[in-house]
Amino acid sequence: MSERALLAIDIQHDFLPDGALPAPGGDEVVPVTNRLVDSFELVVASQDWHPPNHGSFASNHAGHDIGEVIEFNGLDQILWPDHCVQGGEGAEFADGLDTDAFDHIVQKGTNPEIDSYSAFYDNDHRRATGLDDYLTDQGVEEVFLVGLATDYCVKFTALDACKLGYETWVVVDGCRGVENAMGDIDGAFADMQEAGAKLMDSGALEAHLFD
Ligand code: VGL
Ligand code: ZN
Repeated sequence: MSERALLAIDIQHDFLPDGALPAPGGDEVVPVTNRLVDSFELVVASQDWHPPNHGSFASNHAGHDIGEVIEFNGLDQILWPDHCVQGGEGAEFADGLDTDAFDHIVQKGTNPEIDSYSAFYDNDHRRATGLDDYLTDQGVEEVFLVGLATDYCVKFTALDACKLGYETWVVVDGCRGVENAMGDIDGAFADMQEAGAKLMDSGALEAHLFD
């Protein structure tokens, strides 16, 4: 039984600086993650995994542009560039990421009718991805998050983890954000803290784990 898990959120080509939906500096989370995986018995990765007709893509809404917010199936939806299309190069994990260390992979955003920023649930909490069940089965009570993007998938995964009762840590130097609007990344860290997540740098985390 493992009580701690590292959650590596969406460290995929399309969120890297030369990807379709870049988080500036996103490539810098790769070495941080690779260093941390050795300190965890359980490592879970999530993958944004959209079908080509996904409703979050501006290209699927004639007359609408990237960055616009529309109402889609009753929810506000930011329209994104096509990204992380199932089986495509953009959906692959970042080059050099130690994917051999992954014990479990959760794919999300597979339903074309709804987006899924959190690795636990889709955006309306209509459907669970199975991550909570998996972690519970493994005896996990404490999760440590790294990945992309701070202001979307890392944030909403952390908020759900807190709500689900996990002790939740966000490894600040292991995350990068999209920052569509200035202040989004700082705002995301503040929202996560307010929900009960704790922030830590990877160096301090390694010291803490080997205490
Ligand atoms: C993400 C926007 C759209 C993320 C995924 O992984 O943070 N952001 N899809
Ligand atoms: Zn997406």
